[in-house]
Amino acid sequence: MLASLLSFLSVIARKFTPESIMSAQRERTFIAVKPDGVQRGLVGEIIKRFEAKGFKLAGMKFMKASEELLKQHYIDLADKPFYPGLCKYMASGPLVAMCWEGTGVVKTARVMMGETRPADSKPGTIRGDFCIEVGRNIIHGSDSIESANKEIALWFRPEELTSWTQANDSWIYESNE
Ligand code: DAT
Ligand code: MG
Repeated sequence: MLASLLSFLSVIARKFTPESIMSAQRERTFIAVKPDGVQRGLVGEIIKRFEAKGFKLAGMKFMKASEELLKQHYIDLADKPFYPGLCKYMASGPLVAMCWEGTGVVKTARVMMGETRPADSKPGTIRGDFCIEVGRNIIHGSDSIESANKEIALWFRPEELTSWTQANDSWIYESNE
């Protein structure tokens, strides 16, 4: 009886840590600075825009991705003529894989990135400001919540993602729900 009461209490205690009370996890997306963005020294510029917007970094790694990982990442494009070249370019040098968190982050990140084709991207967007060709468009961002969840699971192990409370959270969000 006492044992079951204690185990019940420990489950409740784990569920309501200060972390979960102060900030329930918001939507997450997968963002990558592609190898051309890294080579061109645009990592800081891209991170700066997401930070300044108010989004919260949940995970980040600087890595050279294998072609196997990239083939899986772009599996929906496997029948496109540019697929082999795309995977090769993405594996050609280090990239920065990131997970960003915030209300509406999947859609907003796509707006911040601009269109797939830099020529169609407005000034003020990342692709609009920093690149010219579709095959060298410097940044990746998940296109839906469903693909964000798939991509985050593909690129990060659970322990590589961190839940934390941003000190300025209540100045970015009106409500903390
Ligand atoms: P996005 O990266 O905007 O989500 P996507 O998922 O349609 O675009 O394609 C993935 C990447 O493939 C894209 O960032 C650049 C490359 N790509 C797309 N269309 C292409 C094309 N017509 N020629 C060459 N590369 C292309
Ligand atoms: Mg895409």
